[in-house]
Amino acid sequence: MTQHGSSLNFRDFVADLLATGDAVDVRVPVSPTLEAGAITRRVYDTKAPAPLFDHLTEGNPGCRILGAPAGLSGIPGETYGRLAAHFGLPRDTTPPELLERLITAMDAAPMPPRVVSTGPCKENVLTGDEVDLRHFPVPLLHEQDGGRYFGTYGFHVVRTPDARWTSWSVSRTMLHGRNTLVGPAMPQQHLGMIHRMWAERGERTPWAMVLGAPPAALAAAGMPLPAEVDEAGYVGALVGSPVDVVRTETNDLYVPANSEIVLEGWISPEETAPEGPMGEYHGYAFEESRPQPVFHVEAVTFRDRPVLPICVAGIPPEENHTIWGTMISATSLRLLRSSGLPVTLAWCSYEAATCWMVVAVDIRRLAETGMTERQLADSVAEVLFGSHTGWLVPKVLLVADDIDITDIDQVVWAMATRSHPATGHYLYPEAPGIPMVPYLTADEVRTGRGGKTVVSCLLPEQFHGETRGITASFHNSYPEDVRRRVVENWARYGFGAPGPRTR
Ligand SMILES: Cc1cc2nc3c(=O)[nH]c(=O)nc-3n(C[C@H](O)[C@H](O)[C@H](O)COP(=O)(O)O)c2cc1C
Ligand SMILES: [Mn+2]
Repeated sequence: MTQHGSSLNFRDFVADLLATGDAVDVRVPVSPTLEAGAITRRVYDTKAPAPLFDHLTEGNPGCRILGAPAGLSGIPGETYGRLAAHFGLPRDTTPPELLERLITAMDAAPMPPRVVSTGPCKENVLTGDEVDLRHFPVPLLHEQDGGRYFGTYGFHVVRTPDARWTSWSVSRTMLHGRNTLVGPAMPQQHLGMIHRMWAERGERTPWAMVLGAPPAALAAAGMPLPAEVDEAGYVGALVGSPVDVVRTETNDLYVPANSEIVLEGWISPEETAPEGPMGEYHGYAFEESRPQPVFHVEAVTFRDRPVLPICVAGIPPEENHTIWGTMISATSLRLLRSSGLPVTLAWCSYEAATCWMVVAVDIRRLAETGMTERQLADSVAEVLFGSHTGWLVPKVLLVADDIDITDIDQVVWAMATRSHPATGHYLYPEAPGIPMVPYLTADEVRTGRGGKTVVSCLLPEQFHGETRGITASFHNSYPEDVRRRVVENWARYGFGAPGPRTR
């Protein structure tokens, strides 16, 4: 018996999406060479259901692909439904509800995984010379990509040499050879940190990669939890049940027992190979490839008719925005709150491609602190930019909490009408940051510092807890009885069904 439910069983997650009409069983033959990628890109753009490619024209028969596993949903009232399903939450869960849930689990005691003797991921076991990754339908996702990507929605499993800390983390892997992959392991990310510990001893890093993992585990592996925190224990606390894990065949690591595909092997201490380019989270595909570590695969285990999930990175919204951005929002919000700053919510607008985070400020509490705008900006920068989560966030926008920061229209309006061009921009040239941000200078990329800003969209009087004037809107500009009459009579006026939202 394996554990069930959409948060802890990827196969159940897919079945639930199909049952709710938020996935489509694509039975016509589809090529993993660009066609599956193109369909998935269009699915993101149109908020169409996730495509389950049943019949791929390359790779062993029976292998399947799920595109857009956390794309936004076009089902009314369920925009974040596919994301919420990763955590077993109702499909109408709102972003603030989800963030509170993620934060509560960070404050709870970890629930370590439970070791079981076997599981569905052992239905097929290939070792040694039997391993040939090219037998899977490894997709070419964009025409400009430097290769086929096996791992775009899976996580790496590595453990420190002293076995104190096991890290699960999402980072892409490109097919390199029959039994090798190549992909980034940035030194600031936990995969890179642990790989370095082994490499400094001159040893290979024992490694596994999990594809079609329990969705809650995948999301936690894409979450910048602090160093030394096991993502597995966090997942247990988050879903209220330990994750069932099994031992790998070859290297004494543990992987979720019902994963679709598990790759086992090691990372070379010194060997690199060119990786990329690939269409990326910020929305661009650049031309260069870069030398990255090589991952050697010594065993592959997989479920019957395995489903390989893919993220086709690029302009929003895809999983780098809906999963990564949301998880960054949660860790950042908890950090800002626990530092005592008057912050009510933090949200990486999906539309901003995980390149900015909007922070909502409680202006009454702000007034009590007596802070100036510069003091507030500097405090936010100090708390955030030096942290594991804030390293990922180049721009922070501060807005008053009358704005719903999960609504990009309101954020744009606040920025346009409240941010003073002369005084509202605070720069942090010494702050460390992720070097992938497109606008960075060559120097900033080299030093890993700068290009970071806090933009204040707070009006001067909001530092005294006040907002001049009122928002001229449907909600504020009419008495309640008039609003009610208008809503009730909407169809009678000749407008058809009432609009989805009003402000
Ligand atoms: C779909 C997806 C793709 C990602 N791709 C990468 C990647 O290729 N490289 C990377 O360093 N981080 C990538 N991330 C972000 C990391 O998973 C994230 O920063 C996470 O916190 C890393 O784990 P760690 O905090 O344990 O180091 C991706 C996240 C998601 C959700
Ligand atoms: Mn980690």
